[in-house]
Amino acid sequence: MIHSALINVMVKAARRAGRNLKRDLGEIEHLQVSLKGPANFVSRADKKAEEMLYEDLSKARPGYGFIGEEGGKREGSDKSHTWIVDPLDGTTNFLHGIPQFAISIALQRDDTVIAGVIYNPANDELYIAERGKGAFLNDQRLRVAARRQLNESVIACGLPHIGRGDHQLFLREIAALQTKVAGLRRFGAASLDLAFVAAGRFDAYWERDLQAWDIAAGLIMVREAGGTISGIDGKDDALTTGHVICGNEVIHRELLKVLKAAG
Ligand code: 2AM
Ligand code: CA
Ligand code: CA
Ligand code: CA
Repeated sequence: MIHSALINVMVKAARRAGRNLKRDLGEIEHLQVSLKGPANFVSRADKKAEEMLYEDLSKARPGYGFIGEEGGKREGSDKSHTWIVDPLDGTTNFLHGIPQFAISIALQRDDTVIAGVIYNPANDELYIAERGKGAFLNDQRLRVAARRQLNESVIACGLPHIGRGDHQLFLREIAALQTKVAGLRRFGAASLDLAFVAAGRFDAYWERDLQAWDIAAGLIMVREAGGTISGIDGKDDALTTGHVICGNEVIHRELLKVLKAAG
């Protein structure tokens, strides 16, 4: 499968940083783990991966801006293009040796995400999407699941983190959903939850209080796989609000209805 030069740049960067992550998986004693807040871990692996990604991406596209979880925002001379990068999404899984984590790279032009790459080095699953060109998992074209009933659907979610978000609201939502769906899952890496929706593995996914680097690459993945993704208000504001819900058009609508009623 032949991808654009842009996608090749993103894939190469993801694979290089991914090799390091794979080597370091679960090696907490060597990784200088520290806390950014309650239950909010960061390690040398996160920081090293971000530096490698910054190096590769800014070398290939000099002048583009760069926003990364660990290094913040670095302005470029080209004000219309910005990389949005999570060097290690699913740090908690990673530090526990759980192979559900990923590198997430998106390119935004003005306010639109035009390309996304999500790479899990633990199982070598590589997700690619480019605006208007579809979404792929290891060269296989992706399509969101076609199920139209919540009671046939497996729905992924994120839990509110300690010290943030509305825990009572989450409990009401789960209480409302548990008798209506085929399964609920909480895997803990937002970029992969979105990629799994794109791949038709999850029928839908919702989570609140995320950051742009958790969502940006997954957003284009879901859209290019034919899915619907929005903020939890139903508007096209997931990237700016950090609240996200997605699925095929029907399940997206049905899930949104249940969440609204629970709120
Ligand atoms: P991270 O591993 O890059 O931090 C899981 O629900 C998602 O939330 C993950 O994508 C994870 O990304 C992020 N996350 C984990 N702990 C968090 C915290 N304490 N605050 C905000 N986001 C967090
Ligand atoms: Ca983090
Ligand atoms: Ca993240
Ligand atoms: Ca991260």
